[in-house]
Amino acid sequence: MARKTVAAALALVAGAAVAVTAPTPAQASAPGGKDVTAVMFEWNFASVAKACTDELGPDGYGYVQVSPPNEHIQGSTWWTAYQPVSYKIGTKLGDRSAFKSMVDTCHAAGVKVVVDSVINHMANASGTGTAGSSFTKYDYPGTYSAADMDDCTANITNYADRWNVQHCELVGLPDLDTNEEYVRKTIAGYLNDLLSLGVDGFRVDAAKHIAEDDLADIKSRLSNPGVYWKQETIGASGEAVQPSEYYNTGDVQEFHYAYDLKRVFNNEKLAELKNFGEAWGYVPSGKASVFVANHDTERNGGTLTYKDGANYTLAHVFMLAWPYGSPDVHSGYEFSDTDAGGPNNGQVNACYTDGWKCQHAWREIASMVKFRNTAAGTAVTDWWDNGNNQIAFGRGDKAYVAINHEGATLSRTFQTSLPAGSYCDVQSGKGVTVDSSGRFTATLGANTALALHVGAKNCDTTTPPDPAPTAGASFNVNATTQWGENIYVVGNTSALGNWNTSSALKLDPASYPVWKLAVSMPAGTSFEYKYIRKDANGAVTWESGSNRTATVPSGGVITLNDTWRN
Ligand code: AAO
Repeated sequence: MARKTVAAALALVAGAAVAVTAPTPAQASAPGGKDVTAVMFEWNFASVAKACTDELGPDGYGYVQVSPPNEHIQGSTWWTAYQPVSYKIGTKLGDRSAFKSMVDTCHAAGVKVVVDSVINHMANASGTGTAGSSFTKYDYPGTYSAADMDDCTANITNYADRWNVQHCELVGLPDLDTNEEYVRKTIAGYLNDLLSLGVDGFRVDAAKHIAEDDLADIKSRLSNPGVYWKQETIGASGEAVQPSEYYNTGDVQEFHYAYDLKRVFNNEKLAELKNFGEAWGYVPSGKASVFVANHDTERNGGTLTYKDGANYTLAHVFMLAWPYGSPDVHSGYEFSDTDAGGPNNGQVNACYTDGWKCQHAWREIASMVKFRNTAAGTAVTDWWDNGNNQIAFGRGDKAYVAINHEGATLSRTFQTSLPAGSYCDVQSGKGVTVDSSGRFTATLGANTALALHVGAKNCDTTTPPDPAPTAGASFNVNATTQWGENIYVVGNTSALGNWNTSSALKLDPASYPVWKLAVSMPAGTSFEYKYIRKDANGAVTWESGSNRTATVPSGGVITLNDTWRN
């Protein structure tokens, strides 16, 4: 394009030595010890900051990833954030000061900040951006003009053709000419601005549509060239551009990890996971960013989603326990319309309300972050499986996990390499005692896990883990209470007290504000229930609304995720 010709001429005249970008130091995966990222999809910055303080820091997350903070097109869909208008920080998620405040608050909580960075393209639209900038397609005053766009203004049509993939337009999005000095300088300027606000890493959107040399050059211009750099490079056989090209610049997201977890947890046998990782053809572990689901794949069917119940939850338990790659835990919101943006413009008043799923805070998931941190650097030991969907393995002498992905209970004496002593099963919150030969006996309910590590020994060590119901209901209700109050469930079956509040069942506040209780009931039981609150004197308050209803599935336990109705 015009600008490029001038630059070439200048270089010729000046005999300028074109900057030879030495490959930047190989970017290891997120530094070991705290390598789990919570991806707070569509959360506004004030809500992210609160989550860093209340959950992510205390739970041991190393990173939080936020949605694109730069000005983009307006609109209610989530994907407006992937159509940049400028590199000014200002969207419905917050302005520059809200962003900076979030970074500082997360750092104070011990959580580093990764930014979802859209630097391959600009908006396929015209109008006014989220920070008030007027723009038209190919012309973004103050940022880019048509001279900065790439040579191909047609859609990408052929992933087997490198030039097509890296110079044409991804789903019609104006492609930046990242080979051009001005574009490289401008992108680096944006990323350096974020670094100046304290940002610790970048998720590089659509990385495979940017030539690796261009990305390496841009990264070399950063005030911190060793910054955590996670590249979205969907790998597929037969395509011209492969993730392995990007190893010199940083980590790459290994999508096949997530695709295969869906296949194994939905249709195959967990026993197959014994050699999960590079032996399956994945990128080297030290370069791999992994996930169970991301914002695209939970919508396009490529991976498990929050709608997949125990398969989804247990896949996270496995991912966090398994020593491959650096995991992302996607934390999003309920949707039926795959285009719908986050509730309340990203304001999260409380988990499990307004559709916010808060996967990062689910006890089964959050408890595995410290498990992973404690086990960092140790290899898999003591693998056991039943040839089907019951597996268990240790991590050195630091941790041990068992996963029962079958409809029947698993009772067994497990052999570990753990030191003898009392441990807390961080999945159930119950005590487990390991004897001097590293053994313990436990019963795991259908579709549950058990997880021990040397950093968690302080829960009740005298009560053996209750056998979770083989069939019944797992009640989870989000309810805030005053001191001395407790939340109970009561319903129309004998197991639920036959509507007698004095026989109501008290829920467990360990995951407050989510109160939990698993109740055995025969498969096929249809039942009604309601939550009640009891104060210190036993006075009862019923939640409002009509009776809730549910049915115990033939295959096991129904998980009920409810919110108290005032
Ligand atoms: C919106 C509208 C479009 C409109 C556009 C411009 O939806 O209709 O044309 O605006 O006006 C997001 C949304 C898009 C949205 C866009 C902009 O998803 O719908 O477009 O914002 O608002 C490729 C890229 C990959 C990209 C993915 C969506 O390589 O980087 O497409 N993901 C990122 C973000 C994504 C975002 C963008 C990029 C754009 O995560 O949220 O889009 O910033 C194959 C290729 C992949 C290719 C996929 C999908 O993958 O290998 O490279 O991803 O196809 O086209 C199997 C196959 C594998 C296949 C995969 C698909 O695994 O083996 O080959 O399935 O999942």
